[in-house]
Amino acid sequence: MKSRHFADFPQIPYEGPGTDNPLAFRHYNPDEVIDGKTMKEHMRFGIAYWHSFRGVGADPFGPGTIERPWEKGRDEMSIAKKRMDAAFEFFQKIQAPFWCYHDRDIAPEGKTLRESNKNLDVLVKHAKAHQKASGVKLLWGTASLFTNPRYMNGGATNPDAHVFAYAAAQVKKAMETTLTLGGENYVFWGGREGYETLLNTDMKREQDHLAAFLHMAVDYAKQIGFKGQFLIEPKPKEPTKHQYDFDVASGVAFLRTYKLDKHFKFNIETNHATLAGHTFNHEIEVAAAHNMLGSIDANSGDLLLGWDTDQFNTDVKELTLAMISILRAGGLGSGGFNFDAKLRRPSIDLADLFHAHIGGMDAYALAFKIARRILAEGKFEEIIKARYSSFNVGFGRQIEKQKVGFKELEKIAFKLGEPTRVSGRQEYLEKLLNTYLHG
Ligand code: XUL
Ligand code: CO
Repeated sequence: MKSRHFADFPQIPYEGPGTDNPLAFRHYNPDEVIDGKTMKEHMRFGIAYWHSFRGVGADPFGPGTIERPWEKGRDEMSIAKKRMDAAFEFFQKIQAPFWCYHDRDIAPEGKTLRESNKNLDVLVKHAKAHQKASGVKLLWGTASLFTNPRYMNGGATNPDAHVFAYAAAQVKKAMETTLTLGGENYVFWGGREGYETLLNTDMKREQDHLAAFLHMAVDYAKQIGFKGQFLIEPKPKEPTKHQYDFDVASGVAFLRTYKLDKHFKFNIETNHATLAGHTFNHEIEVAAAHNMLGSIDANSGDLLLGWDTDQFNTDVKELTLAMISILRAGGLGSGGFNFDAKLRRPSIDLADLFHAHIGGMDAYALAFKIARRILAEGKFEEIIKARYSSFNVGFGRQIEKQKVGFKELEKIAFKLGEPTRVSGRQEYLEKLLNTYLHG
């Protein structure tokens, strides 16, 4: 079980902002206590198995570029075990308290569903032993209902009931394995739950099926005693053209329509937000407004490329704005920051895996600290509060209490005449934000 693939690398220490050691944290100090909780507990960083241990740098124009020493051998199952040994060695070296997986990331799909389940059982047992030995925990599990060709028309929204049943069986098993591994959440990302053309699609029927599927998952969680949080991960497109969980707002509408909202929160991914034409913190605010902020898939996109590039995020400004929204919402609860991010195709060294995660963890930790300072000083909050203060008294208060209607307001408008215009002060606020980011 022990592996030494990362023997050339130390466990990444915290050395502070002054260090010039590239293999050290400058801002993420796992043991630092803030408000009675360690940074490790605040950030709840997770490593995405699929990118960091299954990603090979392939793209639609060419095969993988990344070769890992543990991928050698003929027997898929023993490679899967060696790969997992390496993964847990890395989780500990990078000081990540959590990991996340899809069923098919950790165990090869067999010739039959029974064989796939058997393979999964072997690797889940292996993972459980690793979790016990290392203390690394499972942030969330999920099922891949998008890789295998049988899911070319979706899983829960497939027009073929047989595929729906297969998908149900796969999610049933993935929920069981997530329970076995003590997963704190379970994620539904509907990559192929959507459609390409209405010429062959009954959209309403597909959405009804998706809702039925999610109700079955809720029922099954009760049956097996899975108490983790269910999370929907919205994404507008890719691979499907129109995905049913387009963004958080459409997710809220879907969950409410089908009376599922009590059971779900959102796993918000930065690159999915920008693909939907939103900012990362917009999506967080929408989820928070509905008390449905669950977890974060930590990455960023490239606005010039327009597809899901899943890069490690080092944009402290974007992350600070996100952290302000997260902290205002009271944090992520059972969620965390899962690095759903991959190395660039030419980043082929083991060292790149460390630099990517160190850079990411430091950026989120720094943003967390800056956001806390911003909220503690309360300058933005004060301005926002003042901006709405006319709703605290008089007819403004009556509007919020829904005690007045158009007739009463017409009288007021006649009486008061033209409103005085008040500046939104955006440029001042952007300048103010920079003083926190850059002094
Ligand atoms: C794909 C994506 C997934 C989900 C889990 O864009 O983000 O990896 O996070 O299925
Ligand atoms: Co994701």
